[in-house]
Amino acid sequence: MDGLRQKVIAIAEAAGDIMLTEQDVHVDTKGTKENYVTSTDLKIERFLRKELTSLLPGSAFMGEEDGTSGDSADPDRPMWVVDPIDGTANYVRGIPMSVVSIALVKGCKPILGVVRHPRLDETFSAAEGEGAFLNGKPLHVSERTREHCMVCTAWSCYNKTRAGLCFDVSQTLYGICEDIRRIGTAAYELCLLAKGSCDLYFEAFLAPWDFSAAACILREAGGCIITSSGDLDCTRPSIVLAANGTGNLEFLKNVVREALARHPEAKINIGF
Ligand code: LIP
Repeated sequence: MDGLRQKVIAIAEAAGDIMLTEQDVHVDTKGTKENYVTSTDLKIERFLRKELTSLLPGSAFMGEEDGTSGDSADPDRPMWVVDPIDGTANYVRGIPMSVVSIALVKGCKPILGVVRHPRLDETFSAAEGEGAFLNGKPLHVSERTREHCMVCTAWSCYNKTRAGLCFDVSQTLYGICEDIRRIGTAAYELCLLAKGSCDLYFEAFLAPWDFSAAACILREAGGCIITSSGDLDCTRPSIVLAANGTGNLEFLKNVVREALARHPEAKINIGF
């Protein structure tokens, strides 16, 4: 897989160059006023669809903007799961925190992941069983205990009926852990867990393209990540919990379970 990982890194870096250099960007919204899509998102996704499906003939492709192509229903068929710009709201506002996220998923699990931050010239990558890297250097999660954790999270800006749950979880964690960061790109925040900079992650609802690549990177860096079933499914939207280890994941699961019991309006079912 190392050969494939290097080729995907090159494609991700080319996609990042488009993000950096695109001019006359057209901005639109989809669904809610907070959920942006730009002409750059569309251009990058079409570039990635062409390059990645050519790299792996017969692979399926799931993208945030143009949907799914190929036989995505076959769990044994490799599927690219792509977010052309994760952190689009940041991109639209000129906040330098947006990344390209590319995952290869097979049997609902990520077997390869690349996250490219072009403004910081950072490329996070991993392949199943082969470790996680930042610009070629090995990554490993932190060993911080819960009282010293830095938490990355969000407050469900695309569906604010879940905000009460999110603020409840944040308030509980804020009282126990060191602090909270809301960066606005799930893929990059999960990579910060893999890097050992941050230690816990919670989001009430993410699409597969937001988290699948970083899930591979985080698991290969020794971290853990689950979706609503309590396992990891990279084929459907879900609540996402992640931690620098199993002990802190169990702590986070308990916090989320108790908050969900207080917020039935969030309408989130879990299996953990
Ligand atoms: C974003 C995520 C972010 C989340 C936003 C949005 P997008 O992805 O990365 O963490 O809080 O609601 O889903 O829409 O910028 O690709």
